[in-house]
Amino acid sequence: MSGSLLKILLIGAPNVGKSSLLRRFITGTFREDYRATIGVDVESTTVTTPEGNVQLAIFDLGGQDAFDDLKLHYCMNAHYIIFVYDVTDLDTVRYVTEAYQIVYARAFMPRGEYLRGALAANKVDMPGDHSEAIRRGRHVADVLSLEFREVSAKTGDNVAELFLSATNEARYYAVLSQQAAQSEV
Ligand SMILES: Nc1nc2c(ncn2[C@@H]2O[C@H](COP(=O)(O)OP(=O)(O)O)[C@@H](O)[C@H]2O)c(=O)[nH]1
Ligand SMILES: [Mg+2]
Repeated sequence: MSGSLLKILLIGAPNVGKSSLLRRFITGTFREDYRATIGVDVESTTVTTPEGNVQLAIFDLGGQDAFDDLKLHYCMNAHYIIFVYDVTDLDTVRYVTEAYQIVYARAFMPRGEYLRGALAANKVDMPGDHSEAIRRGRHVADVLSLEFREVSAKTGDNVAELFLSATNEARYYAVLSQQAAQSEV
């Protein structure tokens, strides 16, 4: 799979920190000022792993609306999805469940494959008690079989781990789909 292009998506309610996580991963920086993502941002980067270099295309599905058909269109052929919520805003957990159901029902997956992804609980650096938000996030992650991670785009906590694990899982999925396609010929 060396030299392959893997497509990873970031999905979550407005303001949860999708763009900030992506910026932290790509550039190692963080900004306090809020700029809404208009439409969809794509960043590409190369990740070096023990198995070789992997090219990533990371789609940040921004916009202020609910999870709509346009965003669904970008989900096609994704190898991995990182759902993001904000531990200081419990409503953002619900967005994840709704978006997951739409993606699962409409954009994925041929041959009964299940949707591979992670749930990132972002902004764990913020003051306050986040135990209820973490409990709910873990529950959603369990139900949807998502890998759960507590992260902070601000401090960088767990951000590299989140994207590197996504890369490994995405590659694994890409290998499986390739094998499935070959065995059909
Ligand atoms: N304290 C803190 N603030 C964050 C974190 N991630 C994002 N933010 C802030 O939350 C706001 C929304 O972030 P943004 O990345 O634009 O969210 P998006 O709409 O999901 O892309 C911005 O003001 C960010 O600076 C974080 O981990 N900790
Ligand atoms: Mg954004």
